[in-house]
Amino acid sequence: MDQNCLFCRIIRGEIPSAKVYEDEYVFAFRDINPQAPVHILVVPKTHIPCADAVDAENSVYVAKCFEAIAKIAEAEGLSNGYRVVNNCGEDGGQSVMHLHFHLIGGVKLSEKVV
Ligand code: DGP
Repeated sequence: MDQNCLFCRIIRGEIPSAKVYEDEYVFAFRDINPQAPVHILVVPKTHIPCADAVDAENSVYVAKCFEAIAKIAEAEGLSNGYRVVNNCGEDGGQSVMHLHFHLIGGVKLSEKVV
């Protein structure tokens, strides 16, 4: 974990968040600036800065994030689908340098990047 990282501080409880899920590997909380009725950030409980930094040592955290996403989506009633987004680096629009997945849904999503 990183002393000054915003999401590490949220995971440690130093900064309050609207937590929706937590296990040994994953912490998930509502985005402060939601882009849809459901907008949850799913983050690994270890400091991986971005997708570029995923490797054989830490990839279990990524797998656990996706296991959590399935559980959270069910709990949030997203049975008709949802979108998972990861922004990586400057060109990808990443603003918080702690790997995270945006779980977005609760409405028919229109804009598609790919
Ligand atoms: P990204 O741009 O992909 O790095 O997404 C960062 C997201 O983090 C952005 O949607 C807003 C959210 N965010 C930033 N600061 C906070 C915070 O203090 N609390 C919560 N809940 N979300 C935050």
